[in-house]
Amino acid sequence: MSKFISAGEYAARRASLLAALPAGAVAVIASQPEALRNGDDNGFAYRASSDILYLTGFAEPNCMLVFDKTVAKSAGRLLMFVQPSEPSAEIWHGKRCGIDGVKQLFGADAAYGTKSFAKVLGPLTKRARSIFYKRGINLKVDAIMLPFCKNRRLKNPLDLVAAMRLIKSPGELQIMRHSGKVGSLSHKLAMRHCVAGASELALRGVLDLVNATNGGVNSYDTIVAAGANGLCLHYSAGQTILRDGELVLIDAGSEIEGYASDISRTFPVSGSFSQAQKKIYEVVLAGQLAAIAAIKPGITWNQLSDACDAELTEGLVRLGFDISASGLKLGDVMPHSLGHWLGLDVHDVGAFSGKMPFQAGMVLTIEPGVYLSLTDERIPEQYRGICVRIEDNIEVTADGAFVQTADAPKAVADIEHLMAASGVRQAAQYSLSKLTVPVGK
Ligand SMILES: [Mn+2]
Repeated sequence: MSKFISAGEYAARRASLLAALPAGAVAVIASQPEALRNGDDNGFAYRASSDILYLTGFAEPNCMLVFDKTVAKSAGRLLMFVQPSEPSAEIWHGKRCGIDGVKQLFGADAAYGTKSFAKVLGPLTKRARSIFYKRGINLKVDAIMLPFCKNRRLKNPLDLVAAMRLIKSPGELQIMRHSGKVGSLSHKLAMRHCVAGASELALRGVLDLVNATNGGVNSYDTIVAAGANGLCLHYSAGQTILRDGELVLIDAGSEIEGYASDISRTFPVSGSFSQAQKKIYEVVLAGQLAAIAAIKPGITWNQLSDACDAELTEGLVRLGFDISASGLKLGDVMPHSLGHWLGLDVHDVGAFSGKMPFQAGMVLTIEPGVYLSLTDERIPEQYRGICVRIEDNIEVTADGAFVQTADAPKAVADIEHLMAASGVRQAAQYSLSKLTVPVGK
């Protein structure tokens, strides 16, 4: 159960979805299946489907929500199909909420065991005038649903939920600010513990520790990229050893009550930027700050990208880059977009278009990056191999913007000051490099 979202708010969300469905409709939302990591019984930790979390707060696997508007003159009702209580399974996997539990705690008007799904949905889909179901999420549920839906045009219920999820409520913003704070703290601690000789994975451990001690988990696979490893945008932390003179790029976030933060920071392993690193870093930061400064209701993604691109282009040209029709394109050094929506999914749902005006309650990332190839001769030599990304999470407010991740330092002076002042980094007795066992020894 959420500490921030009341039972009444969940009920209001379900009422909105039911109101958006036409009379006579039935909408089915299935949880994604549990996934095996390897072997036949070693699974990944289960993370509930975001749409089910949004509509109920219910986090167990093997759940189907059915919104039934087939009953004349009724606003509609929610049927939940869940794993029933079963001591022999619960001894391994923990207590289940059960059929009565979801009626009491999660707002189901009626509840059944998952095994009853086909029996209940057969007649329900038959009398439904329209069916909202997204195929491909759970193949076992597809196998039951698709024969019921033969010759009928399926509509996507998740589009309706996505439109709701795009604008965050005060409760959701409260959780996201918290998730931004925990994520920021993890980056700050990584800076404090960063020492040459440690591996990328050791630094990931620092981020994990902050999450674990604050009730969070990683909101996605943590990126810790030493030096030119940052050229791979979704590089996963590995065995590479952090070296003095290089930068390290960390892209990592916390997930609290399902809500993600998504933060990138880039800093020097030694605690001091080289002249070349600092020059590229300052260009990226200027681009990021220009975009953030422009955020307010009514602004569009295209306008923010233009503001950032202008700074990046001007800054790189000043450093001697040939950004021109015959030389480098900005896209050659920044091959991704400026940002994305953020929420229950790290790349959150909701209509995404360059021209759509922002509204208060939207939450997004602003994350310009510059990634300079080791081998591209169009790049001035002293800058090759430098990779910088700076990413913050921003909510659109009634009259501007609020940065949820401001606790993670990003000004050059602030990073250098934090790293210089760190007692942990100074302490010869304790450092991650001493805890890191080099490969082959
Ligand atoms: Mn991101």
